[in-house]
Amino acid sequence: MQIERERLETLRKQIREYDYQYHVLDRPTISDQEYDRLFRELVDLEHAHPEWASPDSPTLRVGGMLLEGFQKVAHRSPMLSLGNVFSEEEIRQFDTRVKSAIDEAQLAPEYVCELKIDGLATALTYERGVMVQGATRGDGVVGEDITANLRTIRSIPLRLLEDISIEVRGESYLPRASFEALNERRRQSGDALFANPRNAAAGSLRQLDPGLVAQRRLAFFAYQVVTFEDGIQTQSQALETLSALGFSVNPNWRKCKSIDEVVEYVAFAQSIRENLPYDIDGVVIKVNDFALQQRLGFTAKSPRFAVAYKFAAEQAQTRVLRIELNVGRTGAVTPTAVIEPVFLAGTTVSRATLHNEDVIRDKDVRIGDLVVVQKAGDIIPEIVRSIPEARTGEEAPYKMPTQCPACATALQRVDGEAAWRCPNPDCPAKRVEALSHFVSRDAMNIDGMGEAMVEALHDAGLIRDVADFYALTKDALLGIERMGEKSAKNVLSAIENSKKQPLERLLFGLGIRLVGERAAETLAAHFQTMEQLMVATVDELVGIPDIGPKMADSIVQYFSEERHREVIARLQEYGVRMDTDRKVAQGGAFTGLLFVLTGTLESLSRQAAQSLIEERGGKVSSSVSQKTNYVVAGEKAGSKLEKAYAIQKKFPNSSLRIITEEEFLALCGQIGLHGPETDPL
Ligand code: 0OW
Repeated sequence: MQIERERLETLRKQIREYDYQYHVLDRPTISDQEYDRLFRELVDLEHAHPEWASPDSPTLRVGGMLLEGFQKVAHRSPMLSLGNVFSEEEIRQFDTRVKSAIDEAQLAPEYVCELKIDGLATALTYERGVMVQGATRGDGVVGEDITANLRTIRSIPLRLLEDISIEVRGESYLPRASFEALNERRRQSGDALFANPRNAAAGSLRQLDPGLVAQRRLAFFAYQVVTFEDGIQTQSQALETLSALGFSVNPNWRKCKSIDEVVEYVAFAQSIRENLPYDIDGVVIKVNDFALQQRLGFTAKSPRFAVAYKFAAEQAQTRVLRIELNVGRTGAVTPTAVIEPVFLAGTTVSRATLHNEDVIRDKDVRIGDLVVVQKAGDIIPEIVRSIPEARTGEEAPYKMPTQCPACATALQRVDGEAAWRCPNPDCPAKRVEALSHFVSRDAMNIDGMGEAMVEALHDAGLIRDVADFYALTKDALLGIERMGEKSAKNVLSAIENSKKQPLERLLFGLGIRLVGERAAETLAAHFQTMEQLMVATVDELVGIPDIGPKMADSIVQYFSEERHREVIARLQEYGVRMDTDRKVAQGGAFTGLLFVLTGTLESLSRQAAQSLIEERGGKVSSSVSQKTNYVVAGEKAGSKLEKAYAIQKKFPNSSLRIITEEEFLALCGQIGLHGPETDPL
């Protein structure tokens, strides 16, 4: 027994070393066959002794238990976004701001420049050298626990070369070669392709099956040490330390003695960009000295000691062939330009959004026009402007139709809204969008069921409402073109799996007007079952934090309609789950406290702030009263802040406190505050 245990530890150590040499140093020292033999011996030993399982075993690289969902993780310090600069002039302005924060006597500040990897920011926590948690950035304050998925990324060490406890941040990304291979496989199986490596990486890390993630061959570059160990005083030392600990650090970083050298580096990065084996979208410029970083501090949204220089959004010229209208599930009609296919930022695009009728008029886009299209980041391409000087006089100004293209019902435009809407509740286009929403990732997440398949199933008369998904048979699916045996089986098991989704996802999937993802979570946590929610009254609903009167009416209205109750009854018969594990957060630092959020919060969304409050047992109300304990005042706070001042004046010893966003974050234990004068409590 002891011999076996020692053999197992030896194998783990050896295979971790081989992983490091192969995936971090890119210098394999044994043959694949030899590696596979050792790996198989370790797998067999672990199967024989499950009691010897350990989080740092390389066998976790190939996947583990299927996940039900992702737990939330509050970051120990916010993963802030980066301010962007787009020109040399703006880079120099950044340098000027940095210099104004240090007394002139000091030398010019040193910078470190790093390639800006176009992936997903990731936080890794190690305890005594062992990786114990990995999380997404989320909204910067609260992310998702994707530890099992990150363990399959071979360039992320499961055990450090030193047994220290540390938090490290970096970018998870999909190398271009892995991206091409993945899209080729998806082409073969008839699945929708990923638009770019970043989307593919995001889609991969959201998989509930780590085994699938392992097949995607993701990679990771470390770029930040969060818990400052004594010895680390600069970013360059941090990168060297990360390498020494066993992380893969992008080799193209450079210490720059002046902003001129930074400008040179940016030109260098631009020159190597297209030959790199991974996507970058710019350069991250950081003040090298940590003491100076601390002095510069943060705006509420991003660090003052770093900026991202973004390469220019790629643009291209092409011609507008026609303009089509897309009818969304809420009936909103959005015009889309069908353009002559053009290669833009890595993909061929044949459609570009025109947003709404006003935009078409403002940009004077005509059918047949030569136009400039741009893909800034990974949003769908948009038309920047038309090129009037290229006109021949044949171009036809676009006239927005007055009828719905799908059902010919007269379109209506709500006062003050830019969008035209189709009012017909039975509009086939709305139905298809509603069905697509139901299966989408953030709703019931039926993997492999994309818009195209939903449309085909709908047009074949196989589905009319969301309950029909659960009546689909393999024969019915095989009747859909390009549907092979394998993908039909996969789709059916994905549909079957979706029955386990919790109530909040079902509610969101039903598409009840005004009920978004967050509200669905709030409703599910409060009512616990669909049955309870269906009989809720408006008064009951408005008493729940963040459920306003309009949403309450919409919910009661929805469940009062027989056709909706009938669909829900059928969903229940098919065994779709009608309850949730979510609980209204009990206990915690804010139990019994009432918060009001007002103004624009910079470093986190309203929802994120609300989550932080509710997870600590607090409640958020939308109006200030004597019962309010805290008013969190963001930028440009308005009447609620005035009301708070008035209450404080009228009732001097009221418990109402007005706090800034930074004080709120400190209250949540999110960030230390700079200097004694802003002690929040
Ligand atoms: N994408 C990157 C990258 C990088 C952060 C942490 C301290 C200052 C900003 O390659 N090389 N370095 C940083 O440093 N951030 C990066 O990406 C950020 C993460 C979140 C938003 C940006 O993508």
